[in-house]
Amino acid sequence: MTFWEKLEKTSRKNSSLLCVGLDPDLDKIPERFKKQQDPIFEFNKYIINQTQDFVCAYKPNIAFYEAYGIDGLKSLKKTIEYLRKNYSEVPIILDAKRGDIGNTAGRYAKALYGYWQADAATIYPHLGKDSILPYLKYKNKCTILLIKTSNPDSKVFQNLPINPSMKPHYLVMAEEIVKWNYPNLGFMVGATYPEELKEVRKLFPNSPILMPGLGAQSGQAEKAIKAGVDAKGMNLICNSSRDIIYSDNPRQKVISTRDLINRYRRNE
Ligand code: OMP
Repeated sequence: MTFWEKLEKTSRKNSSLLCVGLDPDLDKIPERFKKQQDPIFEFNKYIINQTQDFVCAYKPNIAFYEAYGIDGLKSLKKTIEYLRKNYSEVPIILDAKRGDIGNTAGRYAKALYGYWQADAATIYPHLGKDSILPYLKYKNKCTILLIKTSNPDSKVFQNLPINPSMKPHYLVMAEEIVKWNYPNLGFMVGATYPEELKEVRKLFPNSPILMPGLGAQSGQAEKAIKAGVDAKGMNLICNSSRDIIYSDNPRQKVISTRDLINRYRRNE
């Protein structure tokens, strides 16, 4: 199945646009997992089992595994294999935030889509067209380009007006990407910037948009969801990590977050 088929199927089945971020931190996970042989994997397994029937995707961020060296990467591999074996139709977005010259990008693409078996991955487009092409050879996979990040300081460079139009940098970049007319792309805009998200949705009316920033980063849910969904109220992947995985009751939290998103996505 392609990324798009998985996303649509899971999204409809679970009536959900909510993606749970699998970003485990040993300082934050409950004590009972720390006694086990692979605490990160056991914690992820618990979160997955508590949430799998209310999500549209999972997004492990590789930094949270690399931080523990080889052992952390082994926990990530086990987590991906667990998802593949038990919930094979739920898409896995590997948040790796790569970006390098074409020759090196080819190696990153092989790692992300080959070794790690991700359905989608996050990539910075700032190096230009030739740095993106190697990812597009993997036709079943969605390469998600980071257009406008969620952090407060993202405006410093990403909203800088660019000559001659004096439009903000992120928008000039997005308009250039429209001209590439590449298939298999998705886009990322933070929930903390609904106005920017509206602009990006206009440029890419039918593409998946990953929208992190709900929950712990206090993204503006109503405005962001209304700005980000496509004409059918689909194709928006709303990520929340800490707010769900460290909640006292992740199942209850995933249900209430999914329901909140659904309230706003349907233009009621
Ligand atoms: P929480 O803030 O805990 O919900 O986590 C957000 C997740 O989304 C982390 O894995 C971030 O690295 C990621 N993210 C952002 O928060 N902001 C961005 O602009 C881009 C991403 C991302 O690409 O997913």
